[in-house]
Amino acid sequence: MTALAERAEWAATAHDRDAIAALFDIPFLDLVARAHAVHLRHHPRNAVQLSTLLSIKTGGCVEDCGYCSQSAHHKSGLKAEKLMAADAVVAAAQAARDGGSGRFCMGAAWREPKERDMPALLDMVRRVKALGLETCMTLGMLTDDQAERLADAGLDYYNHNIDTSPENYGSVITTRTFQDRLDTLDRVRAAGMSVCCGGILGMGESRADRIGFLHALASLPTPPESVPLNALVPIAGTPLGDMLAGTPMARIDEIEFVRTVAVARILMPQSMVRLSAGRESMSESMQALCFMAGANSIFTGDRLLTTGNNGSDADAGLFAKLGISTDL
Ligand code: SAM
Ligand code: DTB
Ligand code: SF4
Repeated sequence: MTALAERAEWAATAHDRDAIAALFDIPFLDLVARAHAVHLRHHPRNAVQLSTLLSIKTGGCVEDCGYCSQSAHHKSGLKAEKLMAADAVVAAAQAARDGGSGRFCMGAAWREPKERDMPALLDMVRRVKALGLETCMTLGMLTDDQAERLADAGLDYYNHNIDTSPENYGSVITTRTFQDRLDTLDRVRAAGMSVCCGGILGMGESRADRIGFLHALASLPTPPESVPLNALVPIAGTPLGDMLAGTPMARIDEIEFVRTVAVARILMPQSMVRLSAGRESMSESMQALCFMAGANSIFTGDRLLTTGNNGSDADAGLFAKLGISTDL
C-alpha cells in the first residue's frame, strides 16, 4: 500500500466504529502482518523504547476506579503515603537514566493536584528534565493554569487514560465522567504538552467496548503521541479484582489482546504503543507477538506503581533473544 493510500484508508477507518470492527474481524495472521507493515512505515524496526515509572504519591485516592489498589474506597491493604521529597525522586530518575531509560514517568494517586503541591511538582519536573530525560507525569485532572505551569517547567508528556469505551466508563469509575477525562486531555494539548492516553484491557469489557475505546482515542482532535495498553492486574480487595477472580475472564484472551495492539497500531500509525501493566503475566512469546503487532515501548524496572513488573534482567534477556534494541 502506498503512503497516500494508507492515509486515505486511515482517515476512513479511525472515525468509524464499523470500520474498526472490521479490522478486528480480519484473520489474526493477516491483521498482525498488516499492523507490522504500518509499523515499519512509521517507526524504526526491531526497536523498543524503555520508560521508567515511579509512584511519587501512593494510595489514599478519593476516586473509586474499580481496578485500582490505590483507591480509598477499596480494601486492597495498601498503605497511603505522602508526596515523596524531590531529592528522592531525582535520585530515582538518575538511576533510571543510568539503567538506560529515556523517559521518566511520575505517578500520583490523586483526583487532581492541590495548589500546595505544585511548587514541589514543578521542581521535580525541572530537575528530572535537567538530567536529560523526557519527563512525564500522571496526577489526575488538571486546570488550565496547572497544565500551563507544568508545561513551562518542562513537562514533555502528561498521562491521562480514558481506560475503556465511553459506554463502559460508568461501570468502572463513578467519581468522574468520561467527559472529565476529555477536558483534561484538551487542557494538556492547549498547554503544548504531548499526550499519553490509553487504557486497560481485560476488565470484562466486550469487543464492542474495545472498539469504542480505540475509536475514542483515534478520533481525538490529535491522536495521543503515546498509547499505553495495560492488561488488568487483578488486585484482591478491588471491585474488578474480586469480581473476576476465579472466572474465565480473570485473564484477557491473549489473541484478543494482540489483536487490540494491532488495531491500535493501524489506527494510530505514528503513536508509540506501550505494553504497560500486566506484562508479568505475559509469556515471552506473547510479548513478542505484541511487538510484531506494533507495540514499541515498555515500562522497565521491577515495579510499576504498586504492582510488580518484569525486572530489567528478564527484559534484557528477552530483547537479546528477539534482537530488539532499546536505544529508541
Ligand atoms: N491518579 C491518576 C489517574 O488515575 O489518572 C494517575 C495514576 S493511575 C494509577 C494511572 C493508570 O494506571 C490508570 O488510568 C489505569 O489505566 C492504570 N492502572 C491502575 N491500576 C491498574 C491495574 N490494576 N491494572 C492495570 N492498569 C492499572
Ligand atoms: C499507564 O497507563 N500505566 C501505568 C502508567 N500509565 C502510569 C500505570 C500502571 C499501574 C499498574 C498498577 C499498579 O502498579 O498499581
Ligand atoms: Fe486514583 Fe488514579 Fe487509582 Fe483512579 S486510577 S483510584 S484516580 S490513583
